[in-house]
Amino acid sequence: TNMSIEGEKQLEKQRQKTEPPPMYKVMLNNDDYTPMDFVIEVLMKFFAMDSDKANQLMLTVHYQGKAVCGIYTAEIAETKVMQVNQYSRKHQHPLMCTTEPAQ
Ligand code: TYC
Repeated sequence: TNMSIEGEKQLEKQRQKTEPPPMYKVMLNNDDYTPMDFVIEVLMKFFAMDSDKANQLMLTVHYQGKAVCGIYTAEIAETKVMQVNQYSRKHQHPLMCTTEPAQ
């Protein structure tokens, strides 16, 4: 109902004054096909990493299976996932980016 929506808005306003928002990890997953150079390019382009940091994180994913690229609020985390997955599909690579709750 309208009243319960207003109630939720009030609660969210109160939360913003007192508590930090929920945070989400943006994860990169390994696969057997995406070229290493493309993964490095993605990390530099969408996560503002320098080439050393991007290389390091790419190798962590390659050897461990996944790694955290960054921790963001819900809206920013969702946007990163969309951008990385769209960009990877556009270049016909299976690279997968996902989110999970940070806590
Ligand atoms: N495993 C890929 C290869 O050997 C490289 C790779 C690294 C792919 C990280 C995805 O998120 C990834 N070409």
